Amino acid sequence: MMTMAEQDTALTDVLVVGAGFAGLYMLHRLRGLGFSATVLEAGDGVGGTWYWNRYPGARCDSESYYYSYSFDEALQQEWEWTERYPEQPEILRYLNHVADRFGLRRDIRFDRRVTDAVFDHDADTWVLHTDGGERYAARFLVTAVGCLSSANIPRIPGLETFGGGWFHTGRWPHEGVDFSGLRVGVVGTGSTGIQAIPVIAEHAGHLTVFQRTANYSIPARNGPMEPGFQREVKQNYDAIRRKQRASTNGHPFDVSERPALSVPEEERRAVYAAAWLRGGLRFRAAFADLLTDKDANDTAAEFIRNKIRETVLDPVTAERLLPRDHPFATKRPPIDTDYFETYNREDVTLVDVRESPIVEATSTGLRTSSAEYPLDCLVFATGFDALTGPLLDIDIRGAGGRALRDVWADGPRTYLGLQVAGFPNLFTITGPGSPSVLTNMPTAIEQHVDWIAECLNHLRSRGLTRIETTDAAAEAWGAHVNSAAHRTLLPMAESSWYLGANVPGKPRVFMPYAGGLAAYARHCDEVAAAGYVGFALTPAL
Ligand code: NA7
Repeated sequence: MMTMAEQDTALTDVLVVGAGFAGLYMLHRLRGLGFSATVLEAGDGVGGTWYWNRYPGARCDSESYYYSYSFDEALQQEWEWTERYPEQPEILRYLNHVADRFGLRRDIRFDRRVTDAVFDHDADTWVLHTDGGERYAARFLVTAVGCLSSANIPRIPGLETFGGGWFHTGRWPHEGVDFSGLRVGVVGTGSTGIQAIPVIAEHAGHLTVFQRTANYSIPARNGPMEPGFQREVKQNYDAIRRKQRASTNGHPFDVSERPALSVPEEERRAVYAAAWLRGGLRFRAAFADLLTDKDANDTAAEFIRNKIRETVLDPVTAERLLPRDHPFATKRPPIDTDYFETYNREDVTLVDVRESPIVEATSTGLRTSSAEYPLDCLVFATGFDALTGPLLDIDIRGAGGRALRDVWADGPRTYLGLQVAGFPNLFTITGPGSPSVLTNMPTAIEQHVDWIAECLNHLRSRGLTRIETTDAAAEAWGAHVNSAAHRTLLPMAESSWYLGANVPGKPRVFMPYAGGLAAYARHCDEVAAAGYVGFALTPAL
């Protein structure tokens, strides 16, 4: 019998990096097919995104009953969600339940941050090292590192001299932060800032929000999961899941078939008013063309701006909060609970850092080009080096020792978001070039995991030990991803992280696939059915 250390250095079929939604399901699927697999996870528990993002107000923006796995009927029948939008602790409980229910922990090594992964061309294996100096090897490597897991921390001169504590929302201390009586600064008004700001305002002595880009936000209308609704969902899960898979973005709701400008203004406003009252991301579905026609989008944008004007009492603050530089929903649209209302509090101040940029941090606070703000504590809700960041944080080297960092110097290039030419036997779950962040993530993840599992099964059954996409396939897919984006308004949001614009120096490439989840899945299935066209498959050397 092998010891654990010997086992870890022996050749495993598959190494999976990350134990969030993607890594857990990948492990489960691989086991079901009889592959040996080990998951390496940087945290000391499962959960991925939901392990790290413990900031105040952290909550999912998809609804609980469908932001969940569909692969196991008993699991979806037994789990009881308590709220319309699950809070971070509830999702973390769910993922821990999944890990226990399917006995996944025994193949997960926690507290292992993978530092490098090198393909051994002669042996057709990947060799990985962790920050603790351990070595792991496997024939195949699957990254399940998440799309939004590499923190984007602004390089503010003097931050090291700041006397108070500072935190990034995606690396939140597990013991929490006590803001009572403190002068708190929050930088960033994306989904995270918009969730955190109202909750921090409740506790802080004074809150100063540093906003670079005003954002659209729709009320979430969160509430308890009604038992009747829960029952109805469970009785109809098959249909709900089918609808998710057949949709553009993995949500089980209908998108209106009517163009916004095809209805009279009064009726259009009534449609928006009803969607506003219902709340949530479904607001985007009010009309068919909100993401493809700028004039249509303008009507939604103006409706939201009017709501902000109605809600925020101080007209100067309201004016600052009006999003104008990008069409509605071309950046991931936040949903909120009392976000705009929070600016009516006496103890909350909004600072426009586009008008007066942050110049430096001092020992006592932040200084912008026009004023100094004394602070006891600073919260960076400044987002992530999205999609490519989590992959490039690992020194990944493919055939001939070529670094992924160099290959992607001008932006990511993949085939189906699943593979990179020159990096055999490496699969990237929800990688750039796949629908990923434009969809409800568990749905996108399950599609990827199932495809990868079937692919590995196919290789094994034919005695093939290597799969590698070609330059030509990646080139063609990149062009397709680009044209799909340009059929929408999405590239118009110039400061969007979809484009990498939030990270200084990052190449501007529209990264997710905007052609829709259902169309994408169909394409992946056709690729497989045609014998993995676009991939070179080779037997053992
Ligand atoms: P986002 O959506 O990237 O938002 C980050 C926010 O931080 C956004 O308002 C940024 O302004 C702002 N930001 C970033 N860097 C700076 C600097 N240097 N100075 C001032 N302000 C800055 O990240 P989130 O965490 O909110 O959301 C990520 C996703 O998680 C979300 O879409 C959901 O899918 C879940 P900018 O707009 O770039 O001008």
